[in-house]
Amino acid sequence: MFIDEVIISVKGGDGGNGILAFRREKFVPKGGPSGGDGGRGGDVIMVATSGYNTLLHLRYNPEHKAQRGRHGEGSNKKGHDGTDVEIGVPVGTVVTDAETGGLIHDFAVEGDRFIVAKGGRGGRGNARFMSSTHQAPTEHEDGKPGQERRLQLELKLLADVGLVGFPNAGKSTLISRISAAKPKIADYPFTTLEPNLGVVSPDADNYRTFIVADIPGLIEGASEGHGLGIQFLRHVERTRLLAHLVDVSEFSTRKPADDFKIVMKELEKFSAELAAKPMILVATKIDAAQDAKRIASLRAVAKRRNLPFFKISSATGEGIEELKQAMAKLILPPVNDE
Ligand SMILES: Nc1nc2c(ncn2[C@@H]2O[C@H](COP(=O)(O)OP(=O)(O)OP(=O)(O)O)[C@@H](O)[C@H]2O)c(=O)[nH]1
Ligand SMILES: [Mg+2]
Repeated sequence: MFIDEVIISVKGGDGGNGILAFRREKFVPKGGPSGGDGGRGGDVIMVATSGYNTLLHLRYNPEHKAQRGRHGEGSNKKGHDGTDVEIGVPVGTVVTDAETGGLIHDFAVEGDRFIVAKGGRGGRGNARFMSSTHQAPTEHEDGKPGQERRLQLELKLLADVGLVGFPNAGKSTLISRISAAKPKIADYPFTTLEPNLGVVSPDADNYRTFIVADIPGLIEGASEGHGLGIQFLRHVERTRLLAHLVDVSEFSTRKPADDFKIVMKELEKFSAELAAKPMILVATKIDAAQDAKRIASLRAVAKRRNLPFFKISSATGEGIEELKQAMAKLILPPVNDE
């Protein structure tokens, strides 16, 4: 299962207390005030790192506290500051306040650091309250508590290509064919409940790769909450290419051009930007398409919309290699063969 959402709680360390003390020196009857300040509490810091691809490590470890500051000591000794705590998150993680929903930080680049819970300030010791008219102060402060909050972390899958289409269009079968992903495949709609990611190597040397995301199918009314697919569309928001799969076989009783239109409408309702992404149109299950008109009708849609058109069969393998190469060509830098 690909986990992409998690709630954690974080707490900065409390500040140490400032203390009350007076110097006691052998031959000085009345020593001055000497209570030291408390140290500041540690911060909880989040860092984007390529060492993680998911938020799974946080699901099992949802509480993070930084160390508290030590209390001040006599002889004007300041307490030690608390140690910071670092939480590694994958690049692409978006952090919001779980209570208010407000955006806290979007970790867009590797190495990005952000304090998600500040440590509390240390309290001042009584030595700090001395003045010419106030020679023996007894005031001293407690440290401030560290910031405490619940965070919602959300990771958008950083896939290059997103597969979209009706339920049962053959999306999962395709990803299992072009990558090592082993998603569940079945001849009923809504087989896919969670997005699947697959790494595709278009070349024999496996040097260049790209990531394809398979999401649950979309149906009419998806943008109003029907079906499952819409909540996963945000996973393909950051892809560079959409492959729109349409079943042209006789297994489907709908018209291919209608399927295309319905899915496009839902994409547009979800986000105009998403619908305007580069797209290739893919006719699937051609091994089971006796009626050539079904393929032709979809090809006509592609022509009208000026979309690259492919026809494939994940069953026989026909057209798969061409499709893979076309995806690579559209999203990867060209191979430099000297
Ligand atoms: N004959 C034939 N059947 C196919 C082909 N590709 C997929 N199928 C079948 O179509 C059915 C649906 O395939 P899936 O890959 O699960 O479809 P999906 O688009 O992922 O469906 P959802 O996850 O429900 O959205 C399965 O029974 C597959 O075996 C193909 O190229 N030819
Ligand atoms: Mg599927």
